[in-house]
Amino acid sequence: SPFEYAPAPESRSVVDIAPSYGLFIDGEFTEAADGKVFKTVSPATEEVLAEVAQAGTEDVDRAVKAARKAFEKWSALPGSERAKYLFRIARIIQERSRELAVLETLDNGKPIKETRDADLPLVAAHFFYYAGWADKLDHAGFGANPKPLGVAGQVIPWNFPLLMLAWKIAPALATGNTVVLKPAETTPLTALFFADICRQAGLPKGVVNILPGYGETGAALVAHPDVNKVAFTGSTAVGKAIARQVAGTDKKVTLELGGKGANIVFDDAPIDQAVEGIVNGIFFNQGQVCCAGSRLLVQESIHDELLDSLKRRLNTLRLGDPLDKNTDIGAINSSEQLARITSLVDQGEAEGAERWTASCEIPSAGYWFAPTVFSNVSQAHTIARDEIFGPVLSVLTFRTPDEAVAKANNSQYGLSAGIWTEKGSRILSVANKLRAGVVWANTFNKFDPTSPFGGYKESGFGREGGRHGLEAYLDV
Ligand code: TXE
Repeated sequence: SPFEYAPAPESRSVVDIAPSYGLFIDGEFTEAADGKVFKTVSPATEEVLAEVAQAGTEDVDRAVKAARKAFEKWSALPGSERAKYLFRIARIIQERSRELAVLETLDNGKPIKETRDADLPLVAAHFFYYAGWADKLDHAGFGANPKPLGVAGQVIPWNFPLLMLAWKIAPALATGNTVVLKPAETTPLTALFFADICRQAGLPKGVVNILPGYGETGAALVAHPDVNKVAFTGSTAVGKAIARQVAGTDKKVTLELGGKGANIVFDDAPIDQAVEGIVNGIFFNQGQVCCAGSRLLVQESIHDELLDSLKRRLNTLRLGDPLDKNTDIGAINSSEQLARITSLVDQGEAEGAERWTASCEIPSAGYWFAPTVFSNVSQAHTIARDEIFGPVLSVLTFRTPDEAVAKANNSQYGLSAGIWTEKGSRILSVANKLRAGVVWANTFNKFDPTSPFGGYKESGFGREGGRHGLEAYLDV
């Protein structure tokens, strides 16, 4: 809350950033075979944070070979032994969470309040949770002695760099698989810090390999013949390309793709509580969230009142230095993402929706976008259909619960939805009709390692998290 007492801003001196970083293969940091490097910048200042080795095809091959070799021993360990490593990693993450939070905020641009209070606790929670499963796989309901798949090739995005890494790596290791992971090109630093944590935890060499790079590195990893399982989180377009790439091979695949979540507010909902949920739903992490509540469906009778309250609230949000503990809205992750958001917002205006922007000062350097609300949006508008992945809310109205359900389901996506009402019976009847992988009631963006997460329709397939997340890494 902006009213909380906040001491001085976090300082980047909390964490040591080296001028250059290598790939992490077979327990060692190494240069790329062809010597290629790329730069990662702070989205809030455009300052170069570090130079990072860029993995090519040869490095992918080296890393997959290391993971294959490590698989023999790792998969043969008793689950209770694998659990010890995962518990150790979880505890080191907790001990080093301040460094990790500052590094994540610097590389990603998200407010320190979020990395500190949401990302990092969840990252540790995922390792603790899957550590607990490692010696109980026989009791997971998959039959006796389910088998790991082998080498997992994992490609993750930039919006929750460390949390997406945890979603991918923790269940893979718990089930006895080994990993080659490619972080996103704009946010490689916390994944490399994590590699160092693996060493600190004494994790056997080759069990986790980290290969920074662009899309080509990811494509080479997906294509590698000795990768048994592909796990991807990112854009729907790349997800479809990966599905085509692995079709006809023996690789298993899970995809976690885009969304256009409907946040449905009924006229009996407490307005103040709903406003907080709407703000959290679309302005958390600058709206760069696959399950964001980017479509507000509001019952017609409370439309004006709700919108007035929402705009008043948005004018109190503080945009700026992500390391300042008071900051609510940080930087957009990259100039490319900022350009995508800007172009969709321009299109929204051109198609006739009514644009409102929160009053806040935009810093002169860095990538920023002020909280934006579109009203008079129709279902045909591009901003009601396409994922914007930015701090932009599209407001539509409905009269009856059935109309709300029909509009919420009128999407190529089906990842998330929210319902705001005091009526428990309505929550159940509406939630059961929504074609979405997760439905929140009187809250939004709540995550828990015990819950499966994933999408209907073009939001992807397979589930991560919970017991279901184990199944994606096992032959049962
Ligand atoms: O995604 P990409 P981008 C959506 C969101 C955003 C849009 C574009 O709408 O505006 O996607 O973002 C790697 N083979 N989401 O361009 O390209 C890439 O290097 C293998 C939703 O950043 O999909 C990065 O590591 N890998 C989303 C990762 O894929 C490839 C999160 C994601 O990048 C590849 C991010 C290829 N051919 C964006 N091409 C969510 N579901 O949360 C790229 N990559």
